[in-house]
Amino acid sequence: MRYLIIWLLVMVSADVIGQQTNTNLNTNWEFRKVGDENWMPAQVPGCVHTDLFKNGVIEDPLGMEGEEKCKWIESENWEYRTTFLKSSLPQKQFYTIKFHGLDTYASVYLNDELILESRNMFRWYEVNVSALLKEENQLRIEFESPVKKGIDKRDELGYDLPSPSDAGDEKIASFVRKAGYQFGWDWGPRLLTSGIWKPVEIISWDSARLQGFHVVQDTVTKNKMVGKGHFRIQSSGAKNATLEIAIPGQAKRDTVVELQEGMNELSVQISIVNPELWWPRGVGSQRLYEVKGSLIVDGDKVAAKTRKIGVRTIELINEPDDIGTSFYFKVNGEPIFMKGANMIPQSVFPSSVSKAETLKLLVTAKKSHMNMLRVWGGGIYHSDWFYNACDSLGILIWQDAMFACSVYPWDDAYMENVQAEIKQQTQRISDHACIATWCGNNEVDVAWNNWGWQSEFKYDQSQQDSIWKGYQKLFSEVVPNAIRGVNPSMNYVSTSPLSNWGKDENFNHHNMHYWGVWHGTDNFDGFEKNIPRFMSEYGFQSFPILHKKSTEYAEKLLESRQKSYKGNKEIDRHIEQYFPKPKTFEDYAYLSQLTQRLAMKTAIEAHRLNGGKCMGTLYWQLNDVWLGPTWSTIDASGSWKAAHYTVSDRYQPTILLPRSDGNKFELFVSNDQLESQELNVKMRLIAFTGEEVWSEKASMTAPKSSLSKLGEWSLKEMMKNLGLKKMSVLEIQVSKSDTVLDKELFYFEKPKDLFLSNVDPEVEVVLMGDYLEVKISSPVLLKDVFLRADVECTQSENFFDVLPGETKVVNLYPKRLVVPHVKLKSLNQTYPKL
Ligand code: BMA
Repeated sequence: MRYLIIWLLVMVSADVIGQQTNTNLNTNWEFRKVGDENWMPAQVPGCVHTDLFKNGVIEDPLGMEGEEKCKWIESENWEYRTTFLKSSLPQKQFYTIKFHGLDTYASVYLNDELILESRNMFRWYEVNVSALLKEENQLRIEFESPVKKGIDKRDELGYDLPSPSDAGDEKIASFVRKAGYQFGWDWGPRLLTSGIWKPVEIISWDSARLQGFHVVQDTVTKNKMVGKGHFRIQSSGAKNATLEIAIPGQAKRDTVVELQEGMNELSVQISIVNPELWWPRGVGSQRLYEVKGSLIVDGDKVAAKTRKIGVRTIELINEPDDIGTSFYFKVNGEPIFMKGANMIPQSVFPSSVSKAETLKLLVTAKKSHMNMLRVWGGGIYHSDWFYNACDSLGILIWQDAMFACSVYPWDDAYMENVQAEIKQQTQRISDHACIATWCGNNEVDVAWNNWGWQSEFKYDQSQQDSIWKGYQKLFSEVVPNAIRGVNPSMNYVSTSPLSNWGKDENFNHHNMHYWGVWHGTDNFDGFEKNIPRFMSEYGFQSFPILHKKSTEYAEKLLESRQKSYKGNKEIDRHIEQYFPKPKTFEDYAYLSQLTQRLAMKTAIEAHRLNGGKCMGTLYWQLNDVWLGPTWSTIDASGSWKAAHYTVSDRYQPTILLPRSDGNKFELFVSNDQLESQELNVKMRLIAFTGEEVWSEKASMTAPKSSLSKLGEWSLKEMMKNLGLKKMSVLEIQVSKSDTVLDKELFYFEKPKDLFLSNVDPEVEVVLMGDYLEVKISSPVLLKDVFLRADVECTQSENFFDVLPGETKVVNLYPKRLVVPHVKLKSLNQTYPKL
């Protein structure tokens, strides 16, 4: 026993000697406004707004008028401090503090000595503090107002740079390397915060430490993936070390290297024999391999880092073809049609987004059959857990660098700052299987060339030249070189869109943001007439689900939150085209959602009907930062708007695409899968009173990745043969063996011309243990039924139609064990009561 204890002690101390240890410094923080006397408790990671709210200094920034009441915060300077004992850290030779994210102009003092001045929210910073540590240490960080610093930078240049979304009095957003949307955007508030938005840690180490490790795949064949493991190692002096690569199921590989004093960037070969490929969801599984890179010095394993990689190739095919210029993604050699959305940050205060909240949204995206999300350039680079989840869920990421709708500075210091940011972010995220491409910016190119900034800002020729030269340097040199310096085969496009929606010919080239609907004056058929090669943005606004708050409160709140320069004009104009005039705010909010749904359905169906020419559809926007009228399909409370049910339906792998131009009816089937499908189709024409008027059955083969036309019918002939004055509703179902793949109800008229009867449906609510069954039936067709419970619930379906004679069963799963009161609304109720 004595021997055993001695042996154990030796083991422990041997382990501790060389090892690098990370200790978090996220506790005991306090903060105050610079100049104030009292310190208040603070949370790290966090930010000034959430800390002020927790301390009762301000009301909820997202409450009524919160944005206005919080405005003063952005002009103040703030300071944070904490203390720690050296004896609480492992006894080592060296200590390095790592700040994972400081927002944004931070001066960091350790024991009153300035150790760091940071100026970029998107970078991490490290400082070797070994010589400064005492037994009792104080770490203090001063944050200067981003507005004041932005003004200083602007004054240095001597003129304004456009930042149209900046809702401040001085438009300085583009001078500050900080998330663009926090300055204000057309779907969210201006809440310009400061603070320690990511963790702080201290790394204790002896002779060498592993700062980072990532993987690059060079070649992938059926038999082998060959790539490199890149190590970043800081060493206290020249010495030999061993770099070990371990991948379960593969032979271990050790490489002896010579370290120099300082930072060493070293690569070793890695390979995976007979790899199982990673695929995006819907077309294959998501096999991930753990690659562990270890640093061994003097026989001690100093540190190890693990990366999970998926073996796959992703090519972006953007080249001249018969139509114009293609734009599509090939994964493992297979062209894949991309279905997804643009994602904005999940909160105005990104430090407060939990892993669970991110996972919830991504799982929803997966369940909605999305295989790609675009991380939009006016937001943030997401946390590691976001990219990990996308790898496992099979969701590809289009990653914008954080630049949107502005012109950016071009001085050397700015370029260096961006270069460091992009290098760090590429090292952090680019070996994730999910990363399909990087993109330099959102809409900067189209803005500069089409939005009239030259005359609006009265730029002279030399200023215009400087701006455009700066643009080209940033997005054709600095950003792509930083990305490809880390990952040489990474896909990159300089901007999105590469083609602007102004001219018809432009739809034959590259990718497109089509905003003729909403920002232009096009009607929804604009989506059918304007088919791009790849649609990376389009959308339509709606109001959120009205939950518990009173309707008057909701109306006042939501009306004050319309941030689009168009106001509600487009919502009104399109509601009018399709629906009866809303009489109450509640009806208006509901109809805005049905209208948005129609926009999304029209667009997605048009894109899938033109699959081949068009190879992707990413609508604007998946999520929200607050409850307000926006383009989102999931509102800030996480509720699905009507549009989201339809997006989720229209993104299914095999769908029916019924069309009618008033004279004929055509039926298409789109099959996104990489295998052909043997399908059975059933059609029934049903009168609004319930009787079946006509039916037909057919079988077909839908080849892999195809659009097939099943048939065409003349409406005139059909009505003549059946003795009908009007076509009613067609129920169409496609199945494979016994599984129904898609079921559609097709109407031949606009909803407002259906003249639905305003009758009360029969609703029965049955408690089934921990969930409720809601049974709905009606003697006449019920359209667009919206169920709303008075407690938070998830539900199996919403915004559905009930055919006469049918009983619709919807399950409600309340968050708390109570029996909720269920309210029902339908389009029928917006018609006059008979
Ligand atoms: C797109 C986006 C955002 C904006 C949206 C709606 O072009 O890039 O800038 O929120 O339009 O206007």
